[in-house]
Amino acid sequence: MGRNTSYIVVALLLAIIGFVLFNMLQNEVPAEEEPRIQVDSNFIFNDMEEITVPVQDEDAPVDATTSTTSVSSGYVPEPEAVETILPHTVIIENLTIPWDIAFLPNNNILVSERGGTLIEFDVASSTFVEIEVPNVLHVGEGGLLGMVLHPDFETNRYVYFYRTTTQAGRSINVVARYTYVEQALRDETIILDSIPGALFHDGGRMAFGPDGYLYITTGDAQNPELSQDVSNLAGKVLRIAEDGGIPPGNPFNNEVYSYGHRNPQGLTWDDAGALWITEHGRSGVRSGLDEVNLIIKGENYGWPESQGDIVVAGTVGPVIHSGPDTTWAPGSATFAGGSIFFGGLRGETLYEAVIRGVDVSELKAHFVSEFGRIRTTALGPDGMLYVLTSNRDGRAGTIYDGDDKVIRVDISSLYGE
Ligand SMILES: [Ca+2]
Repeated sequence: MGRNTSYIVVALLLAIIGFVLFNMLQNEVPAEEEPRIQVDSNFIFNDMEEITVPVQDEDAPVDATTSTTSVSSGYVPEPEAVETILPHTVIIENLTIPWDIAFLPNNNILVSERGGTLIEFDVASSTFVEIEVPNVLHVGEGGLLGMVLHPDFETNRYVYFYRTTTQAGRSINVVARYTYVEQALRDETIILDSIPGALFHDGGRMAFGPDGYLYITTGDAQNPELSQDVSNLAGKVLRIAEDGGIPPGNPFNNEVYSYGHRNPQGLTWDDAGALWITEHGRSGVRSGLDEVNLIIKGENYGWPESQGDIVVAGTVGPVIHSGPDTTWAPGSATFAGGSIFFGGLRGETLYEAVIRGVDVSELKAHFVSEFGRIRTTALGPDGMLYVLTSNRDGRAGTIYDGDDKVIRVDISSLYGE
């Protein structure tokens, strides 16, 4: 073997070793679930590496003596699988990563797909139109995420989107408002920008609160320190006016409403007017400690120092969390009939946290492994719970026939218990 040939062989070996190491490192970059993510290699990410953060010991004691029917604050309820299958109907099929849903006054349904498509679906005739939402960067967990109609949509036709996009070669999230007229998006107004974005932890859920303001969950954009910076929009619950203005009474005179969040993906208000959110806990091989939080204006929810049962002074712990070994990967939150329902992505379950005052008294598990990954839940004007699967996002073990789907679930039998 000549010297030149040897050099080539050594160079090839180094390249192979480098490739293997690179892939091993890639596999150490999980988000909430498995890291099988299609990545656009032309894009520069803010932060490709999963941040190492101080986490509690994986074997931190969890008191297993508490029964599911008596859950105290900050506790780890064991989800109780519900044997009775709720009546349900698949109403939309063959979607691709549906992320949010809204109900139009004409009874049609809007669904946002993460890739950047808005679909208006006529349930009666099973026909639909597709509308492209512009400037969507669909990569990792980013893309076209939350969608919400203005409370006065019938008169002003305002629809809001939370989307990932690029700015100077970096990923950011923005909230854009349009008027939706004759199945077209018009009059784009960016009412909020500069929400840090990343491959993972982009937040993205939006809802109008009982006070008429728009609430928005944002992720830490894989930079936990940002969650503790009240001047930064990452890792927060935000509250803004319908036009993006700062409501009087916001605690830091900016958009921030509460802080110290990792990747909250659901928000809802109970019948007492209290705001609850669901939030993803730590990821990777020690994935777990997903949270249900009761939100108080101006409070610090502790990420990254407070996790699970570890609640650092000055921070607010979760009402319940999933424990160190269980991952729900909650994708939404919907209050209905005295419970907060939320989809579980990794958990592949429709969870139901039964609310008693400021506590969760029980955690029920519906449709366990029945539909695969469940991201979004929403209450329709008909009182039905609409459930969106997410099996085509590259992370599912199984893609079922007709995925992804919108499933209409009759939860009326759960009321009045
Ligand atoms: Ca927390």
